[in-house]
Parts: sequence; C-alpha cells; structure tokens
Amino acid sequence: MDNGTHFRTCHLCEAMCGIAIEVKEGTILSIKGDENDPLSQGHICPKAVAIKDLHEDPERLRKPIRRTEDGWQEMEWDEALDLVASRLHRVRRELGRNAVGVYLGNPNVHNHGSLIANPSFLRALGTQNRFSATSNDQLPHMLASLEVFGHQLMFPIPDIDRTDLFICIGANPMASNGSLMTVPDFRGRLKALQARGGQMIVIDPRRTETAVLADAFHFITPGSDALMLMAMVHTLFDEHLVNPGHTEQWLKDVDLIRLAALPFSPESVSGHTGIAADTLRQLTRQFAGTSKAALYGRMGTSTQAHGGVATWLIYVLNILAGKLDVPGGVMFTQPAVDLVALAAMSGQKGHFDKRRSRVRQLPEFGGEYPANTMADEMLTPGDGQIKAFVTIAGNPVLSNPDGGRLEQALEGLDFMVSVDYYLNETTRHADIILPPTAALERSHYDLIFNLFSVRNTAKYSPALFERGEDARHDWEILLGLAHRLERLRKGGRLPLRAELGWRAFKQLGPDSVLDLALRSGPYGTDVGPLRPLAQSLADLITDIFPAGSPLHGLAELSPVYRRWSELPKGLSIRSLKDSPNGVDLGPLSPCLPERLYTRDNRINLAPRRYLDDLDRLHQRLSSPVSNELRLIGRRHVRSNNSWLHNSHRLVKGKTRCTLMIHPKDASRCGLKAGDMAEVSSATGQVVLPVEITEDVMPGVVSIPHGWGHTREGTGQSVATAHAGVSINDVIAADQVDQLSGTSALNGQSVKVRLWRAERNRQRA
Ligand SMILES: Nc1nc2c(c(=O)[nH]1)N[C@H]1C(S)=C(S)[C@@H](COP(=O)(O)OP(=O)(O)OC[C@H]3O[C@@H](n4cnc5c(=O)[nH]c(N)nc54)[C@H](O)[C@@H]3O)O[C@H]1N2
Ligand SMILES: Nc1nc2c(c(=O)[nH]1)N[C@H]1C(S)=C(S)[C@@H](COP(=O)(O)OP(=O)(O)OC[C@H]3O[C@@H](n4cnc5c(=O)[nH]c(N)nc54)[C@H](O)[C@@H]3O)O[C@H]1N2
Ligand code: SF4
Ligand SMILES: [Mo]
Repeated sequence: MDNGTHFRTCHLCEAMCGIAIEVKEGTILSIKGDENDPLSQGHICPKAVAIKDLHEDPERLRKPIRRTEDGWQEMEWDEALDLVASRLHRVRRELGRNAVGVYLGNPNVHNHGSLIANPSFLRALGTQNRFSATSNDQLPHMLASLEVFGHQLMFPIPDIDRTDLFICIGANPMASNGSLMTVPDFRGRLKALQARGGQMIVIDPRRTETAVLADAFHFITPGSDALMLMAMVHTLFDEHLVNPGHTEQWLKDVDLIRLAALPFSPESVSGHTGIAADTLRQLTRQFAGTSKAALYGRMGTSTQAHGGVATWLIYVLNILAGKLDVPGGVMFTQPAVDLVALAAMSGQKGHFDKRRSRVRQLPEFGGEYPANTMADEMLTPGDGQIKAFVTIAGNPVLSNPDGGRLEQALEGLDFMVSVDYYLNETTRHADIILPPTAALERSHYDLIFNLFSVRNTAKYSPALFERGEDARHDWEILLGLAHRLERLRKGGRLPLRAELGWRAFKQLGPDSVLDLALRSGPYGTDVGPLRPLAQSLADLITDIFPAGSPLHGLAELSPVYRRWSELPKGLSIRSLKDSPNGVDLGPLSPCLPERLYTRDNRINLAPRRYLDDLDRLHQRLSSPVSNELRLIGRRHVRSNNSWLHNSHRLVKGKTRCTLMIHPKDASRCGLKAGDMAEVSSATGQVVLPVEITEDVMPGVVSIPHGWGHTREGTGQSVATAHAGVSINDVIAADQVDQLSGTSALNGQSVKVRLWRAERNRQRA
C-alpha cells in the first residue's frame, strides 16, 4: 500500500465516522478523524484507533483451523470449504434441511460483501432455522415499520441537526454513538441544538453519559415505557393536542388509538413508571407544542417485555403530534443504494408470523426465528432438531440470553462451523473456523447505515492493504460454501448455466453489484440532455404498469424517475473513488406519501397485533408495583459488544464490568464499595465488583454486556486478562416481548447479595 494518508469509514459501530489512516511501509502510523468527511467532520471515538490493533493482532486467525484430538490445526482453504460443505450436506441429507441452523451476528451488517453474499448462502442452506442478532436488538423497530408504513426498513430517523427538542428514551448515544440513528459526533450536534435554543430530554433508569448533558432527565422503571408512552398518547387526546399536520390525509384509525389510550392516564401509570403525572403531562405538552421535535427510543425501549408496543407508540406519538416527515422531526432517509425500494421491488418488504418455531412457538420475522430459542431448537429432540450449526460474525454465547445453556447446546451438536477471525467463547465450540480478511483488506461501503443516517451521504473506500496471498473475504467464503452446497444438493454437478452463473458472481464480486446499484439508483447515471425524454418514458411506464410489476419498479428506481429529479447525479464506484472523503447528498427531506409501502397507501396507526397485545399492558397496569431489583445493561464508548476486548488500549484502566447499584439498595443487600456481589436469577449467577452510585435509579442494577471472557480454550489473551462476567449468564432466554419474540434483555428481576466467599470470610 502506498505511503501516505488513506481515507475510509470506520466499520465498528453505526456512526460511519470518516477516518484518515496514515500508512508508511505497510504499517499504520496513525488513525485520525477525517475533517473533510461530510457526515462526521472529523469526529472519531477511541475505538477507531483500535482498528490498528485489530489489524495487527497476532491472535486474529488468518487460516482455517480444525479441531483435532491434538488441538487446533491449520487447513488449506479448499480442503476446509469442501469438508464444511460435505458435513453440512450430510446432516441435511440424513435429518432434513432444518437440522442445520445458522446465526448471523452484528458485524455482517457492517460488511457489504457479506450482505450481498449472505442471501445466496442462506438459500443454499435452505433451512428455516435461521437466527440473528436482530431479535436481541432492533426487531421491534422493524416490526413497527412493517406494520405502520408497510416496509420493515422504513425507519423514521430523528432530524437532529434541525430539531429544537430531542427526547431520548432508552438510548445512550454518548456511549453508543447512536443506533437506528447514524449520528457521528452526537455531542457536537447536541451542542449545536442547545446553542440554537433547543433542548434534550432523557428518560432512562440510569443517569447516563447522555443524560448528564440533558436539559431535563427523568428516571423510569425498567420495562414500563409502554405505560409511559400510552399515558403520553392519552394526554395528547385529553388535552386536544393531536395535530398530525400534513400526514393527517393518509392516517388510518386515529380513533382506535384514542380508545386504546383511554385507560392509561398519567396518574394511573405513575406508580409503575416512577414518573409523576404532572411531569408526564408537561413533557407531552412540550413535545406537542414544539414544532420541530423528535421522540426517539432504542435498546432500552425495544429489548424489554413490552418492546413491541413501546416502539410502536413512539411512532404513534411522532405521527399524532405532527413530527413525522417534517424537517426537525423524524424523517426518512434517501440513501444512494435505496435498499427500501430495492427490497420492495423484489417483493421483500418483510413479513411476520408466517410460521412459528418448533419448540416455543415463537413467531418468525423476515424468515428468522428469535435467537433466544436457538438452544431449545438444539436440545429438544424431534423432527427439525438442529444438529449442525453455522455462525457468521457472531458471539451468541456472550450476546444471547442464557449463554450458559447455549454453550451446553453447542456441545451436543454433530457439527459446527464458524466464519470468524477470533477463537472466542462461541467459535471455540466449532469443528472448523473459517477466518475472513481483516476490515482494512477489503473495500467498504455502508449499505445499511446510510438508511439510518441523520444526513444523506455516500462514501466508498477501496481495500487499504493487499490481502494475504492465502486470505479470503467473507463473501468469498460464503459464496464458496454456497456453491459447494448447491452442487452437492444436485448430486455433485450443476447445470452449465447455473455453474456459469456461480462463477460469474464469484469473479465479479460484490463491488460490481454495488456499482450497478449506485448507477441505477436515485443519484445514479446522469443522462444529460436526454433527461426530459427519459423522464417522460419513466412516467409512461409507471402510469401503464401496475405498482409491484417489475417494469414499474425499475422505472421508479431509475435515476431519471421524476421523484429524484432534484437529487444530484453521477454516483458510481468510480465517481466515489474520486471523492475519497465521501459525497454530501444533502439533509433529509419530506417524502410522503410516495414512500408509503402499505397496500392502501395509508399510514396504519393502529395495527391489530398491537391492539391485541394491549391486554398484557392492562394486566401490568392493574398488578401491584413490584419492589424487586431489575437488571439493565449498559454500553461504554471504549467497547463494542463482545469483540473489542483483545485490544489492550481499549480495555486498560479501571475495571468496567461492574455492578452499578444505588446506595439504598446496596445497604439493603449488605454491600459496600469494593465488595464482590453475587447477582443471581433462575437462569444463573455471576460475581462481580460493586460500584455504588446514585446514577442508577433505586431498584435498578446495571451490568454491561459483552464481557465474560472466562471460558477456557479461547484464543484472546488480552480479553482473558480483562475477562469480566457475562450479564447474559443471568438473563433468562424465555422472557421475551410476547408480541414480537424479541429478548427482554432489560428489566428482568434478579437477586443481589454479598458474594458467598466474602460472606464466609467475614463470618470466620
Ligand atoms: N444483555 C444484553 N445482550 C445483548 C445486548 C445488550 O444490550 N444487552 N445487545 C445486543 C445487540 S444490540 C447486539 S447487536 C448483539 C451482538 O451480538 P453478536 O453479533 O452475536 O456478537 P458480537 O459481540 O458483535 O460479536 C461479533 C463477532 O463477529 C466477529 N467479527 C468481527 N468482524 C467480523 C468480520 O468482518 N467478519 C466475520 N466473519 N466476523 C467478524 C467477532 O470476532 C465476533 O466473534 O448483542 C446483543 N446482546
Ligand atoms: N461503544 C459502543 N457503541 C455501540 C455498541 C457497543 O457495544 N459499544 N453497540 C452498538 C450496537 S450493536 C447497538 S444496537 C447500539 C445500541 O445503542 P443504544 O440503544 O444507544 O445503546 P445502550 O447504550 O445500550 O442504551 C440503552 C439505554 O437504555 C437504558 N434502559 C435499559 N432499560 C430501559 C428501560 O426499560 N426503559 C428505558 N427507557 N431505558 C432503559 C439503558 O440504561 C441505556 O442507557 O449501540 C451500538 N454502538
Ligand atoms: S463512533 Fe467510534 S466506533 Fe463508531 S464509527 Fe465513529 S470512530 Fe468508529
Ligand atoms: Mo446491536
């Protein structure tokens, strides 16, 4: 690689920060923020610098390894891929296709190669036992988008750069840098918001790094958000504050919402939420009365017992108060690769509950079952029991609830393969590990996070380093396996045309697909003086052919379609290479009703499944307020889920995996600073240092997720030296949001006491 500075996008979290990497003789000298990146404008967080550690980590796997009686042994690629395909095929042939399970972890969505190759791999596997991190994460948002707007990827994004009131519920963008809201430099953007006279209000069971910057902060009892949000809806109607603005003409079922919210007065929910009725009324008035306001919720509102309804109500409140599709409110993005339109064109707007999982009868979503039931599907005998398993860029032993039981289930499999470059808590159970190239050895384009971004931009980065001679990209591994599996299924040979198709796909790779998508998208090829003619043709086609037909879809997607006429043109990989810092495509802009995907082109304010799920909320309202301790998670800016703990610069310093507990609860549990606490539930128990703080609400304890590198036989020595414990060893897998099947990762009840060893010592 040439000496000098190379520009890229950081691939670690959703914020898409531009980075400038200085390289000399093949070595990274520095990683800094790229001042000229149109989205991040120089911002980075401490994790970006650790990309160097990831790249250079001697413990990062570079060749396939296979478990033998004498330990792990390296393999050649073709031998490894042949073996994996034949083992998976054998299970499929002998026990049926659903006997193979697959789990896709979070880094897949930061990798356009994987995103483009994964569908072919999943089709070749042919199993219904598909799982991913989605069901421990954003599933409620996808469901609300599907039900309300008709498309699982239509996410309303806070227009933070223009809003005057940002209400942040159950999210901590100061640590996470935003989620379903790609917002690099949250702090800078917040400062600008406050400087123009705007405010931020935070509602969270913990006074977070975000909360301390807020103009107002309210504690909320974990898992009670749906009650609070219902009371806000109630107040909107009660005080005649409903005013949907221009969306009113497309709204359906406003009355159903009014009726549904009737029983939930601010007074009736305040005991359950811990928020005074007056405070809630005032908050609702302020929200309704600020014309540029955005209500936003994330992990804390989605991964909890009422995550489905809570997420839906956030949509409902934004709509009823007239904040949807207006500058300064919540808006839809217009990315250069418009996955929303592309998916719709191929008939994949999403689906829910078309079938149920075998053991726990949980609903599928988009062809996946909730990951919290993976262990059940492996451990419960019968037709369709999972006997072979594939993980791709995931660490569910740490990330999925009841990781202990999942480990036990992985032990009992006939065969397991992991596509991953670390030997960690999950992959150590594999028979074969297939490690992909490192991030800097592949090209990068954010297909997903541009959908969530607070501003439309586009950026492509070629690979920074030549990959090792014997290294394979994720997409090559996936296509290599898919091709072999298809061949085996057809008895060893494919028809010539299919064979040529596979070879062409492997030869061209994902960048050619990306290039095609860019050129044919809304900012794509400029036809110059032919534009008026081309536009008339597109009009004609969309008039004649019914919506949903391929030609109609193609015309709508093409750069000449009238809806895109204001947008800049000329994007392709080549043009993006000429702008290595990225291209600004402008602020978010109103797009309704064109971008509604419901059958009747209306906004479904009150979908049946949400109304049906309100029985549970009524029950909650009428049951006594519990005084059990509730466990919540937390994130830290120097960490990313489970997999950055092998970077010394990120884990050094004070232990971060602690139990945060309020002084009142600490004394109730007999704990003082410096003690080790035992946190237990019916699922399991962990022991960790206590951190007594008034920053958590009384009745609430917090443990960060992604730690617990205590398992033997992993290959991450730095992580092992800073092991921590896994919160998911105490979180139950069968506590879910019953509407969506999403894991209730936040708000489960636990018992806390002094660690037994210390109790004994003190007694002696
Ligand atoms: N209790 C609790 N649990 C949680 C959460 C919580 O808040 N609380 N958060 C949940 C959320 S939001 C998420 S997204 C999940 C994340 O859960 P997972 O996606 O299961 O796990 P990660 O920790 O992200 O692990 C990523 C894995 O991918 C590997 N990897 C990294 N980059 C690449 C790559 O380019 N290619 C390949 N093939 N592998 C790669 C890493 O080595 C690691 O093994 O955790 C969930 N679990
Ligand atoms: N540094 C860092 N950044 C990350 C990640 C990371 O691990 N580390 N992970 C990335 C991923 S995969 C994701 S999905 C995003 C997540 O991004 P965020 O959603 O912003 O993540 P969290 O920091 O987990 O924020 C959840 C908040 O909800 C609060 N909470 C818990 N229970 C409840 C409740 O019942 N009600 C309410 N109102 N609040 C509650 C918690 O106290 C916490 O402050 O972050 C991404 N960015
Ligand atoms: S916030 Fe940090 S980890 Fe996230 S993209 Fe920016 S630099 Fe990377
Ligand atoms: Mo996530």
